[in-house]
Amino acid sequence: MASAPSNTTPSAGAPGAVHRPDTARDLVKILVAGPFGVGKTTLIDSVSEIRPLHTEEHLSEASAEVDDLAGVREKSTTTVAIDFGRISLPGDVVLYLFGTPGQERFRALWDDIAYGALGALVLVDSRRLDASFDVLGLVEESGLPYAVAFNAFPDAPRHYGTDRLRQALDLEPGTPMVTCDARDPNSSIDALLALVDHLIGRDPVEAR
Ligand SMILES: Nc1nc2c(ncn2[C@@H]2O[C@H](COP(=O)(O)OP(=O)(O)O)[C@@H](O)[C@H]2O)c(=O)[nH]1
Ligand SMILES: [Mg+2]
Repeated sequence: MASAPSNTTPSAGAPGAVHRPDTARDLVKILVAGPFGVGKTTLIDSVSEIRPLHTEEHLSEASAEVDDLAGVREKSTTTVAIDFGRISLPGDVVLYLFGTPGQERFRALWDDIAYGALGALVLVDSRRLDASFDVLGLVEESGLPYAVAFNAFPDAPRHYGTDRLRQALDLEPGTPMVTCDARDPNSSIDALLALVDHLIGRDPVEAR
């Protein structure tokens, strides 16, 4: 888990929890979205300065029929609701991270969880690009600006260039693409910063 920034006070509450910095000016809701097994929980765990909240349940046989297990090893739980974490960034920006499944069947949950979000970091596993089509569709439909983070799985194909990935996912030329190891806090923070830079760089009329 990321260490607490120095201008925060350790909380007497849950282990690892810290108070939000008094100087925090911008509180921003961000979705961390992606298909099952792509690393949403891992990313939020790696960066959150508060103890992350998770709603997970064991992958049931019924769920296994619809949750694509191809290419996902050693995964016995699936997120059915949300992960929640918080990270303070330089510049007194505090991100509230909501990890959310991107499957089409969670559309109703998606609409509620996306409410008030300023942007989304969409995690993509380049071993199974098609697993991300649903979530990309939902993000685009909701009009949320987003960045795409390709999680660095060891057996990910190396032959895809950026252009080919952009084309395969049908991304706009301006949509940021980064690679990320969700287990590494610095790498995860870099991915979130790519999204924040994208949000800051947008025309305020476009920003939601
Ligand atoms: N090598 C590698 N493994 C990862 C990465 N992100 C997640 N994992 C592993 O992938 C598995 C699924 O991650 P999880 O966070 O539970 O996926 P979620 O369903 O999207 O929340 C876990 O065993 C993680 O340790 C990554 O960037 N690199
Ligand atoms: Mg999860």
